[in-house]
Amino acid sequence: MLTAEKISKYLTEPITVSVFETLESTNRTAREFAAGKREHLIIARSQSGGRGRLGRSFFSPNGGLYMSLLLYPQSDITDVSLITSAAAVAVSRAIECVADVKCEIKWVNDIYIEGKKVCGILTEGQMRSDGMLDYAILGIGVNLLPPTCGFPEDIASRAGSLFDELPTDTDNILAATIVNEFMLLYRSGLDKELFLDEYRSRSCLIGREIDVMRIVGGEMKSAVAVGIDDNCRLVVRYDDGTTEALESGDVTIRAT
Ligand code: BT5
Repeated sequence: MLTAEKISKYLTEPITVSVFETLESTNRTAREFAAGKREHLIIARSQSGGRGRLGRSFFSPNGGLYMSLLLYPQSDITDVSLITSAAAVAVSRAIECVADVKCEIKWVNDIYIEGKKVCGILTEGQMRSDGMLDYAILGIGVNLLPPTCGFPEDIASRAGSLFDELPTDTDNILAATIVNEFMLLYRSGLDKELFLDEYRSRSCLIGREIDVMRIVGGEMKSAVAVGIDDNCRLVVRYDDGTTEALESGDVTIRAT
């Protein structure tokens, strides 16, 4: 079972850890702790209102790991999408430490194993008036075990879990390893040399035909994903030959 004491034991840095039985959203609780000005790891064993991006929800029953890391980035980190990209690599490395699997990253924030989404990342930042980040909340949800009542119908074909049975203490080890791996990158100022090539090589989109959901207007446009640029943007080529580097948004792989 996830406990603050056990997670702390595996952390390489003395970050404050709080574990709750259930929360509406760990990202929301992290925001309430933000005035404390201390890095803090908030974990819930389940969430009643887990949040995804773009107003979507993240299904968060017992049997998952739902965590938010409250951070106070130095002035050279101004971009929350860089935190998400580094975290995607850190989570992939951590999962591969505890499970015999190969993680792929679906730009920008999802971790997939064998074509199923096992983890989603939601980073939220609070800007100061000078454009710097006051704080950032790195939210990570990992499906450890299949939900006892199954995944909801709308995600059942696309969602997966890491284990059928949880090996002893693996939930605590995974939580701490994710933080340890991320902190290695974060303490380096999120130096892209340390994660960008791996982000690219783990991408499950490159070369694939995709549908791009336009945030403005909400329409879908078909394209080919051609690469990830040096700013972690997804470079796509539309059917009319034009290219675009996407900062954020959502893409789906087109069924072949
Ligand atoms: C995400 O958004 O995947 C970000 C999820 C972040 C969740 C963590 S949990 C701790 C922290 N506290 C929070 O409240 N949130 C963070 P997005 O890329 O928008 O994907 C959301 C979509 O993924 C949904 O619309 C579903 O289609 C699908 N989905 C929802 N729950 C899922 C699950 N448990 N496993 C796999 N897919 C899921």
